[in-house]
Amino acid sequence: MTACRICQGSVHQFFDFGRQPLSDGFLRPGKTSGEFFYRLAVGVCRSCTMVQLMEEVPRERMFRADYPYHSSMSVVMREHFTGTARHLLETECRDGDPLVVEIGCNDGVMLRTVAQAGVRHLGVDPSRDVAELAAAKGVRVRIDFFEESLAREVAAAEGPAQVIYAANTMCHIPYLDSVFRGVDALLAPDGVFCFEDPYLGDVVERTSFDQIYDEHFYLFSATSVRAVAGRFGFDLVDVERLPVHGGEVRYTLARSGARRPSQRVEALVREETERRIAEISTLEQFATQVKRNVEDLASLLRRLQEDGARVAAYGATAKSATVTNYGGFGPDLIPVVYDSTPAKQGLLTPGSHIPVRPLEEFSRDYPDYALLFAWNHAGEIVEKEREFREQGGKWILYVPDLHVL
Ligand code: DWN
Ligand code: SAH
Ligand code: ZN
Repeated sequence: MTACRICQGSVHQFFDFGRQPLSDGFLRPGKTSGEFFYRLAVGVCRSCTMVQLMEEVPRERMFRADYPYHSSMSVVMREHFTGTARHLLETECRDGDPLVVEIGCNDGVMLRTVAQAGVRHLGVDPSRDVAELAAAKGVRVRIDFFEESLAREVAAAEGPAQVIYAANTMCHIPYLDSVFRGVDALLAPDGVFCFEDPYLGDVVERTSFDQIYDEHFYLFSATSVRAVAGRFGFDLVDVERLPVHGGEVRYTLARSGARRPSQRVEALVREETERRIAEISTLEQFATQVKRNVEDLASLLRRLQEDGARVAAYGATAKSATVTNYGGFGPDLIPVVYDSTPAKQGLLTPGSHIPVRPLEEFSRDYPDYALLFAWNHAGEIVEKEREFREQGGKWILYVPDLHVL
């Protein structure tokens, strides 16, 4: 039995995706031997309701110099983070000489706006190549993992932070105890710790099972975040549901008693209880639906192959590693995946070894069907690639269930 990473309670496993590679472990053609695998299984803590992976992948394997995900590839995400930065500047940074610290700043998609406003800031990210892209945008960045020791060092050198922010990063960090102690050491008495991540409520409702992979160690809810915050002397004072990445929640935390929690916190916790999103029966139903979605996708791909249709995938996402490796989909069913990220092009997808090609080649020679691995960017991509459909192409989506557009 596995103990909860947060409270040591017992964790009930509700899905096992089997042997999986690093979701962002793209490989050089001809260099596929010795690939790293681990067991991807997910469970829920019976005590604190935190949904978490049963096995932890060492952080240095995932977040390394050549980590290939660049946050700025999506126009919608760039706009989202520009808006986020402006909002934080307006609401939290009006007085004095505030410091904004971002955990997991990646290529500077959020902090570039803070830098442009001339506000003191520091991005912390262990992945060198993306951190260097941030630095090239004028962002001050430290290439390292955020944890207690680093936070103490930053606090000593720069003084307290008015805002500590993280997007799609807190759920990547199993050792939240160290992060919270670090936030405690670094945050100003009236400061906010604000983070946004995929929301368990949306994952369960939409069967967006591919949000589960090595980097996403936790799947948060207002209930579980409020509980973990409380253990470390913080209150959950606000929640906001966000449409990005298929449904996320932004959690705002403050030191206990420093701010009055908004009504929205209680309302979302109540909704989660009523919807039973972290109950074993609900998660078992989710598991049944996941199997159905993947079986449906497998049948469709096999049928299209028999019919001689040309199939390709769009978006070499980290998420899609879960789909291809659980479904057993390789280059025989999906001969190519197109992606706009230079750092992924020319490589093979992890585990499934599907060649990644530049987007330009997609429009040069449309397939009959494009499997949209970047389904969370469907609005942006379907609009940008409208010519594909005009020429008779069809999109395949597997979230919330299998459908063809
Ligand atoms: O949490 C995480 C999120 C924020 O980013 C990380 N653990 C890793 C990563 O996950 P992902 O790879 O599943 O994220 P995305 O944003 O769904 O990836 C989209 C992929 O599609 C990128 O490789 C870029 C590519 N893309 C494209 O080829 N054309 C994206 C857009 C918008 C496009 O138009
Ligand atoms: N904030 C960006 C990036 C998300 S990808 C966005 O929302 O698009 C997750 C990022 O977290 C990666 O760049 C990774 O290198 C970084 N990361 C992982 N563990 C970290 C840690 N302990 N401290 C700081 N950054 C971390
Ligand atoms: Zn627990």
